[in-house]
Parts: sequence; C-alpha cells; structure tokens
Amino acid sequence: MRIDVVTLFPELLEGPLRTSIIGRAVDAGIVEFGVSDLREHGLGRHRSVDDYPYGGGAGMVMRPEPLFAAVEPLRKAGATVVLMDPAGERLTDSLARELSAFPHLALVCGRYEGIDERVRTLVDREVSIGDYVLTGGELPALVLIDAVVRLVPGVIQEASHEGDSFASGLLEYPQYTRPETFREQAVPPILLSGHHGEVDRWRRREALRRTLARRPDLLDSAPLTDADLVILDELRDADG
Ligand code: JD8
Repeated sequence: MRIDVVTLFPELLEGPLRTSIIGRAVDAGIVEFGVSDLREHGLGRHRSVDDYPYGGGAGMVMRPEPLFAAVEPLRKAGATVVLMDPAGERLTDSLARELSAFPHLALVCGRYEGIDERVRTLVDREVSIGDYVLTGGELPALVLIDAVVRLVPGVIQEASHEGDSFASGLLEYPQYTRPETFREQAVPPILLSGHHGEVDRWRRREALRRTLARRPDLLDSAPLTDADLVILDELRDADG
C-alpha cells in the first residue's frame, strides 16, 4: 500500500511515520509513504498558499492552485484522494477497514480557516476523526494512517485484530502482567489457573461488564450470543 500526504508541515508527519509499528511496516516494504510539501506549489516569490476570504471574515483560506498542483498528479497515479475535514464522514473502525483495502491513498491536510470550497471537487472522500476542533489536518491524517496501516495484512499478527474491541463490538476485557500482586492489588486468580475455557468465559463476562457500564450504546450493534444475553441480565441484576 502507498499513502501520500499533502501538507504545509511535512515535519509533523516524519517522526510518527518512522516510529514503532508504522516504521516497521515501512522497513518491511508493506507500506510506503510520500510526504508532499504544499509550499513547493506556492504562488509567486513568497510561495503563497493562502489568501483572504471573499466576503470578509477572520483568518485565511487555502488557495486552490497549490492544492490542485500537488494532488492532481497523485490522482493520475491512481490514488484515492481523502480530504481531512471536520465536516467529513466520521472515522470508524469500519471505515479504517474499508480504506485499508485501497492500494494507494492520498491524504490532503488543510490549515488556517480551511480550504477553498472548489478543492472538494478534487477529492473522493472527506473524513473527520471526531467532534473537536484541531488546528489542521495533519494529526487527523496520522490518526487515520495509524488506524489503517495496522489493518494491512502482515503489519501486525492477524490474530490480534480478532480481539480488537471494535471488531467484537465490545470494549476490551481487563489485562494483567507481572507482578502477581502490585500495591496490594492481586491479579484475578482465574487468570493464573491455566483453565483456558474458564479464562475465555471470564474475559467475555468482563468485556460485557465494562461495555454495559461505560458504553451501553455499543451493545445495540454488537454481535451477542444467547449466553451473552444471560450474562448481561445477571450483570444488570447485580449492579443496577
Ligand atoms: C482540517 C484547518 C482548522 C480551525 C475551521 C477547519 C479533521 N476532527 C477534526 N477536527 N478538526 C479537524 C481539522 C481542522 C482543520 C483542518 C481538519 C484544516 N482546520 C479549523 C477552526 C475553523 N478549520 C478535523 N479531520
């Protein structure tokens, strides 16, 4: 998979894309990144990329010409072009899975008060990472890359996506490692018992308990078995 990022701040992307699991996917040749500096397509002696908004108002708007100059060659190369934008479709695990199947993505990052509206004709999708205001599209692009790249075959142990909380539709069960007792808090004895069947049942119950307590909305769409429904009734009876 190839992912190009179009940005005024290439340095915001470089460290994260070289680090940890994403960096390893690059070293393994599974994903390839290109970071394109919009300033290189800026206009005039000052390489200008923004201008005042027609109709007035505060702040600056990104001009269309540099964005078209940076993105058109990526489109021609076959990229699916994604604009990071607060008005976009919300990034979910399901959208990340869909995007992980494309061979070539180009992520367009705006800054300032936003982009000239005509740039939307250049993009295939618009994606937002959530309802909070950020200063530009670079951190959203990194979030999207992180969510997508880990799903590309070979990047992480396949078995670990099956346990993904959003794959099961539930929150994660509690996890423990050594030591067995830390500051008077013991690891639940069932996890030390070696009874794998009982461990699995305990984990399912705890995932249901946590989801019921913290994200009951998820239970409406999670695939639940009859045994899960019995457990949920017990949990509701026990704690309200
Ligand atoms: C791109 C400029 C700054 C400042 C409106 C658009 C995504 N979930 C998300 N939150 N914020 C963004 C995002 C913000 C951006 C740009 C994405 C380009 N800004 C804001 C206030 C006024 N602009 C985002 N994806």
